[in-house]
Order: sequence, then structure tokens, then C-alpha cells
Amino acid sequence: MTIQGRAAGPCEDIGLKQLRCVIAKQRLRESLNKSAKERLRLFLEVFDKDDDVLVVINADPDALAAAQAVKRLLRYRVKNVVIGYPNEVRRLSNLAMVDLLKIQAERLQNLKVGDFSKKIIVDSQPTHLPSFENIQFDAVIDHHPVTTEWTARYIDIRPDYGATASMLVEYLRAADLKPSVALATALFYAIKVDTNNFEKRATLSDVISFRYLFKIANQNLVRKIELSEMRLSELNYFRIALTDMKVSKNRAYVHVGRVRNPDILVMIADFLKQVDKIAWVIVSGIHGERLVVIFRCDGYKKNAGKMAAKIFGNDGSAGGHRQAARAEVPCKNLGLESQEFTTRTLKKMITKHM
Ligand SMILES: [Mn+2]
Repeated sequence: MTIQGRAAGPCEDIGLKQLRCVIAKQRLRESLNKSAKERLRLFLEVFDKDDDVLVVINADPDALAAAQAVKRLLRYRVKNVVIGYPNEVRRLSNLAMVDLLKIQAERLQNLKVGDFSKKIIVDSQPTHLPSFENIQFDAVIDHHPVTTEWTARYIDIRPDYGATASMLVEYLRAADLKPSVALATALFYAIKVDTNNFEKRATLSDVISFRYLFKIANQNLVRKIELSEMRLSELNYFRIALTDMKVSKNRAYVHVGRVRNPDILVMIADFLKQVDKIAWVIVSGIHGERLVVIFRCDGYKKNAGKMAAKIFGNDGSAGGHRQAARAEVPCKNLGLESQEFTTRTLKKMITKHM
């Protein structure tokens, strides 16, 4: 178990650390040893009929879906529920989710926290962001590792869960509330994203929630959200990639030049990976003062992570899995000006090591 929090100050001693560990363990025990009905009862006990409730999130699909579920749980039990988030939602697929599923959420900066009689945080903990730290939360529901240095009347943290959405499905089911199509779609999509389609850490509970939602969620909407990843302006990078790409010995190389967002390099690499007879894809671009290189391979008798580390590990950060890896190297460490770097430079750099 990890205990996150602020860095240790000078007055920090072993006693305090032990105390934190005890608190964290107790939090875990309290969260895990309860039935869904009992959790629901204790959670609802926190609220009164005339409460104005603020649900604070760091807006990503899981947090947005979990917050919507909290809204549904409290709909007829409190006066009002508002969702507030401090971060800017930039990812196109997240914007599509908010838009298509009509999720109403407001920037935390535009809200007066003092106007709300109860505050909840979901899919995060009070120590996760500076903007959360001054808020006294009444309830915390999350699946990240347990942190300490804060208190709340109701705490439910289950770090083994793949998504907070899965936890909220259990609350809804315990309350006999069948989610609407929009809510089910949000929760379904959240579990997909947070577990990376069940390729990442998840529990049987995630699978059970996922299967339950499958029958209610709208798969066309899920698909539409998933496919909303690219801006029209970014298509231009694909044009560069297709024109400049060099293919030799089952390997595709391309350097697309300066990019505003390195995500486009990942999209191009994932696109080229689909081409038959291409075993390796290496796509690079300059982002800020760094060369970003994306590696893709079939992972069979090959290891993209090792390759990335071997080539770029000494000059910058590099690593990843068998099939997918990434390197980021300050241009100055390569002894090159960004303008000089071309697909040919990239290819030379890689072939030297293969
Ligand atoms: Mn999450």
C-alpha cells in the first residue's frame, strides 16, 4: 500500500509516519468490510433535505461519470447538486462525452465553495490537487491509493477497483436505481477508459458493473465518443506522415516536424501500425524543446520498450511495453537543431541500433 501526500517536512518523524500508515490501513479496512447496502446507507446519512451539494472532480471520464451517478443518487434527497472541476477539459473525446451525454459541470473557479452546505469528492482525494486542499469534504469516494492528512465523515476508498464508476454502479444498484441510458453510457465508457478495455488493473466487481451497464448503455454513443479524437487541423500531420514516410525492412519511419500536441504522434503511429507487413512503426515530432518518439511493434519477439530505452535512454526519458513505447529527449542532448531533424535523421538513429 502506498501513502501519498505532501513531502516530509523537517518536523516529520517516524511517529507521524506510523500514524499515517495506521490511518491509511484503517481507511482501507473500513472501506472494504461493508456491504453495498450498508455503504449506501452510511453515505446517504451524510445528507439532509435542504442541502446544497457540491461534487468536486478532476474532470476525466471516470470522474465525470461517477459525479453524474452521485447526482442521480441524491436527486430527491437534497435541494441541489452541482458538479465542479478545476481543470480545463481539453481532450476531444472528453468534450464529446460531456456534450453527447449532456453532462452539466462547472469550473470550480466560477463557484463559491462556501455556498454549498455539503461537499463530496469522487475519483480523487483531497490531497491530489492544490485546489482541493482548502475544501473540507463531507464524503470521499475513490479508487486511487489511500492518502492521509485529511478527514471526511464518509470515506469509501477501494484501490483495487479499476474505476470509481464501478463503485458507483454498486451504490445505484443498492439503491434500486436503474441508470438512464445517458448515465449508463457515461459509467460504461468510464470503466472502459480507466481499465483500458480491461487491459489494466481491474477486479471482478468492475466486470460485474460493466456487464450490468452493457445492457443499458448506448454502444453507438460510446463509439462516437471514442472516435472523437482528432481536430480537423490535425489531419494535416497525417498528410505529412503519408508523404514523408520511409519504409524499409518492414519498418515505417516518419518525422512529422513541430507539433502542438504530441498526442497526434500516437494517433499516427497507431494508424500506421495497422498496415500489413509493417512490424515496426517509429513516429517522431518536436514538441517544445523536445524530440518525442513513439514506437509501435507487434510485440512478438520484439520489445518496443527495450528498443526505446536502448536508443534514447541515455539522452532523455524512454520506456514502455513490448508493443508500445515512447521517448522524450531534449533537442540539445541530441546535438541537433530541431530544423535539421528529418525522417532520414530518425531512420539513421534507429537503424544504428537494430
Ligand atoms: Mn478513475
